[in-house]
Amino acid sequence: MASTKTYAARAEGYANPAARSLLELMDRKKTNLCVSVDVTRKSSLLRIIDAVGPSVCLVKTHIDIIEDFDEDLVSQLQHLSSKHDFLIFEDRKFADIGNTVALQYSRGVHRIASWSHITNAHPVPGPGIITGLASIGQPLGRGLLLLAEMSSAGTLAAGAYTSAAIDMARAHRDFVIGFIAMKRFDGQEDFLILTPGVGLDVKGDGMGQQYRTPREVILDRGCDVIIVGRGIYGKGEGSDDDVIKAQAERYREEGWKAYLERTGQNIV
Ligand code: S5P
Repeated sequence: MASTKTYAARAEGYANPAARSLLELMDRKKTNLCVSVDVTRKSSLLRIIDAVGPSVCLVKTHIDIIEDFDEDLVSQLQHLSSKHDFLIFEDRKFADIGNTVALQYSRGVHRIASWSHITNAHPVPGPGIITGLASIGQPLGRGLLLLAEMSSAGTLAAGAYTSAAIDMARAHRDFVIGFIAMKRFDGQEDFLILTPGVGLDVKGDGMGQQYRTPREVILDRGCDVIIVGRGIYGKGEGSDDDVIKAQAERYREEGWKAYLERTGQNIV
């Protein structure tokens, strides 16, 4: 059962380099926290990432909301990734035919595949979206997550749609490393479950987002990585660094405690 095995033990089961590196670094750094940084200025993005860096296994970006994006931002992002030992996840949510997503992934101003270890896609177009993204990402050792479920109220990603997403992933295990989902699914294969909609202080945002605690997500639902945005960086372009650092550690501790309990490693 993937949910009771340690991250380190599971790393060995993955041929995909991004999945392997992620699990190894989660174990090494004792964190299952991914911080989602949804700010619009390059300086805010880099400041927040530098502040949360010591607490995270993964930093999630929406690079298309940055108003002053440039090549230097990519270099600095890569520098912070080595400095603090975390991977980068561009939350691009690809959703088109294979040929188009291959271009969106590799070209344009952002050239996502060149710097993002992990990205994600909606399964809605069918398996061609995986073939298209794999043609670019696989030679670079990248990994893909499929959005099997969403955290927002009224999502259509449920039931038969979710089952079809799982089947698509099973057929492409070399490149599809897991899911954005709200719970672990039954099955023989080990997939990574990354879960947004995590907050300790509020239940929603008035725009459909729904929050659960790290404990509910990691312990009760068997997910692997908690994705936390505003719960850590605050509003707008972000709170002060010391507040952000403290919040990141608070979520890291909660997530890690729940993981230790789940895997029977809790120290009394
Ligand atoms: O179902 C989803 C999938 C994703 S990737 N629900 C989500 O909220 N997300 C992303 O997670 C969303 O785009 C945002 O970047 C982050 C949640 O941010 P928060 O501020 O609500 O924690």
